[in-house]
Amino acid sequence: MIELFYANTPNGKKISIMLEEINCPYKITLVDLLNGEQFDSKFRLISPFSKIPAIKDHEKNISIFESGAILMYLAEKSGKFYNKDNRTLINQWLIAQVAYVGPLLGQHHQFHHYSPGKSKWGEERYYKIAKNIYKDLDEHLEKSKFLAGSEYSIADIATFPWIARHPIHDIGLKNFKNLLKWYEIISEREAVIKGYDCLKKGEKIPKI
Ligand SMILES: N[C@@H](CCC(=O)N[C@@H](CS)C(=O)NCC(=O)O)C(=O)O
Repeated sequence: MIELFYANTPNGKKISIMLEEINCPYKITLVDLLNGEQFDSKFRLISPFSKIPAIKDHEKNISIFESGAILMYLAEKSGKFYNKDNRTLINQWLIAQVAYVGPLLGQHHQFHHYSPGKSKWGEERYYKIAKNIYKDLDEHLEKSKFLAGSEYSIADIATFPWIARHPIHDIGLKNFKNLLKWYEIISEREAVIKGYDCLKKGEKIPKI
């Protein structure tokens, strides 16, 4: 049994989607970020930067923080979505997501969606970066069905929930046809639909 310390954010959804994809039994422990539960001293023992997601593998008595590390752990545990012969490429796209795509789109969420009007500089800077991320992913996906080649991998699982915030990005996903095709293919996967709605509240993956 895996315990997933979760809040309903793209980083949280990466792990619920992965757990569904590998058909692994899990239970969700909600961490209320708005009420500061991430700073609870007990939670900080497993997540020292006070961030979700984190997991506890009760069978092995270990805990892991950082979404990329969790995805690698679950992929190794299940033998899925992390093809040994393609790990260098998968690692590259996975790390690009955790170090660049996620954090920078996250800044775009803050300046453009959650706090518009606070900083014109911030809004313009992160809008431009977000648009470049769409463009660069789109260019790459013209040559490659999935991010790390022809097979769906943990790099796609990490990136998908961020692109699923496209309605608040205002970049126009429909204009990036390769990225859109990738998004639509992944959106149709049964495990992705289930993992996206892991709180069972009827949450749907945003369409175009
Ligand atoms: N690099 C981390 C980022 C995790 C992260 O930023 N989590 C956010 C929610 S999406 C969080 O817990 N924020 C709480 C806070 O900053 O106080 C990962 O990929 O797991």
